[in-house]
Amino acid sequence: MSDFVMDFGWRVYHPNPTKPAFVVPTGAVDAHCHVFGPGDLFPYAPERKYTPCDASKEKLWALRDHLGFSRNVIVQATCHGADNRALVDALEHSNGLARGIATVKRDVSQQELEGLHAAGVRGVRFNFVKRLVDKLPYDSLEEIAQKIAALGWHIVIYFEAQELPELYSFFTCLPTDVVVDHMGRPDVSKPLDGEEFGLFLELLESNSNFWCKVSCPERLSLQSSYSYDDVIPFARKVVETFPDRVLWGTDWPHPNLKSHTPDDGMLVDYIPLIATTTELQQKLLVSNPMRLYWPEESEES
Ligand code: 0GY
Repeated sequence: MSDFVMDFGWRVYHPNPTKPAFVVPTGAVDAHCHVFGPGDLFPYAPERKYTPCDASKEKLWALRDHLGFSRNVIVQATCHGADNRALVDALEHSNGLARGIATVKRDVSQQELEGLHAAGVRGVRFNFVKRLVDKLPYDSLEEIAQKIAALGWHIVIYFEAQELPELYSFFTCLPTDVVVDHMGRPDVSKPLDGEEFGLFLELLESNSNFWCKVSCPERLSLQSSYSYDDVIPFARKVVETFPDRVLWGTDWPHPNLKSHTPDDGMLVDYIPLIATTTELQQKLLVSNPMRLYWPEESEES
């Protein structure tokens, strides 16, 4: 039994997601998901802002198979801080079918980075969402960026749309490929062609090293239904404008989502609504993530 008690109001992931009607292309990658704990083996970080439910690697593999996916990119979540042991354990038990995005501190050694690389880590995450982390000084992040650039890794950034004007110049100076989580969390009640989303599109347009995860309609939607209709135009715009730099992920087990429990099968059925041709689906789910995370196996590199 773990000593860690999940936060009040936290929802456990869907116990029995539907089988999606949409059949994903062969070799599809779920490019944004997490493993949590189990807390008795891999304790949650003392500085965490929430305590999740345990979400094991075995459950993640089972979901992958149920949804018809082949591979995962596991992203270190803030509840584990910069302790990447649960992530590394999952990668080492994935038979090479998972890659990882870690969180590291500025004093991380070259030896530690090489160990993470050997396990399958290919990037670090910088999180700017205020409810999730205490602010880190830019010079600390810049130091990490320089260290990981040498390994050919990239940086995943997570921020909310209203913060983009302040963060913009820091982001565009980053020396690696940069992957934006969840479309930079747009306020989808604002117009698609308005100033806020316009700045995000400009970030992608002017910086060819920037990629975008068109994930998390369940987080961004302001509707009470499971259809997430209000997010579709935003994701579709990004997929159609930048077809070679988009990724998709389930975000299982959906941390901090209190409004409802997403059905991962229904999330997969959302994909053809935002990537409407087989060519766009192939890029989103296979060619793009393979180029970024498994370049040695990618047909395009
Ligand atoms: C996500 C989103 C969230 C949490 C984290 O690292 C995290 O704790 O990313 C969130 O609360 O919006 O991508 O899982």
